[in-house]
Amino acid sequence: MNYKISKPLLGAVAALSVLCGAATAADWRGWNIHVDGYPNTVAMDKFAELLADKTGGEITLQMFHGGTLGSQPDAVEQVRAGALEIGNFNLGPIGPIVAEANVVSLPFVFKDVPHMFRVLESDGGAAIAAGMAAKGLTPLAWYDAGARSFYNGEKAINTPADVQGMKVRVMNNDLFTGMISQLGGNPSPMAFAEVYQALKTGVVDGAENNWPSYESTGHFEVAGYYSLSQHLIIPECICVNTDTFNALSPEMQAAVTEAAQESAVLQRELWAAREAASREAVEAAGVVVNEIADKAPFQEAMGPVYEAYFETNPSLRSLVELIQATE
Ligand code: GTR
Repeated sequence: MNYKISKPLLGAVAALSVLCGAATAADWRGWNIHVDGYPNTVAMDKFAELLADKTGGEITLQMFHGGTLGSQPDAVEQVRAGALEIGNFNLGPIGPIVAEANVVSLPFVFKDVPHMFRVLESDGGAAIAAGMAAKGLTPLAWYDAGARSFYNGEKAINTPADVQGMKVRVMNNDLFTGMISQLGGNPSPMAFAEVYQALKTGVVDGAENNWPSYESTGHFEVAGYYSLSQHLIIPECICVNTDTFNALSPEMQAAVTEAAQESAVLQRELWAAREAASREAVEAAGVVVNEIADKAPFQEAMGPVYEAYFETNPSLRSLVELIQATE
């Protein structure tokens, strides 16, 4: 047989390889739970734009907003498995998979949001990021998600006794079910998308979230008492599938990271504005907001939650101490 390749055929092969070259440019898919106009939605769209710019079109990202690709725990698994490349995740539902990342879900572990960011930018943040990357979720940048407070349709919460017997929706994580149990309530882990109906129909009495999510979901319409417990301050990430990221050249990795970090700068600006606007909007709609004069009883009730965490993760005591020692 004659293996000599004809000129036209060579030309065709060359053309094909150009086409294949184009096809190797990656088309990523990204998950986000929030609605249009939400700071994270706007910032993830910006990330997609920056990604295409900074990689010279080598990587493009199609964002799927509003949780259309599934619940957050499912999407976390999809990114870990590489079925999706990118997600904007709250670290709450990541905690059960990554022990290091679960420290941020310990109630009252951060003094305030700036403290949280200082920790994330320190060795503590590096340990959290390394733990996540090892489980398939490489964080590229951190988003702000403010502080979460309790809300319900019955009464203002001022003391743990007010939570007694209350059915409270939480995100999927044993730390959060433990937190509600320690306050004497009945925790109900549930997907974000189901909370509105659950509040409306009385499947749960209350839930907990930050101002923007309380407002954007319409939860304030069916749970009009918002009590400023600020018990959880949990960061969010732009997370990429670790293998996908590691397969990139160093230049591409730098471009992807830079795009994510720039989007985080925008997200944090938008977040600050939206927190204020959401609070104003729900107050105008008649929501009763109360400060909690003494949060110490809530904090003290969390002792067993911390102990259970240390029992399962003895080696992470030092990470918690590092957080507490961070000014
Ligand atoms: C929001 C957060 C979402 C999701 C949600 C929830 O504040 O941005 O990622 O975690 O809370 O309560 O499920």
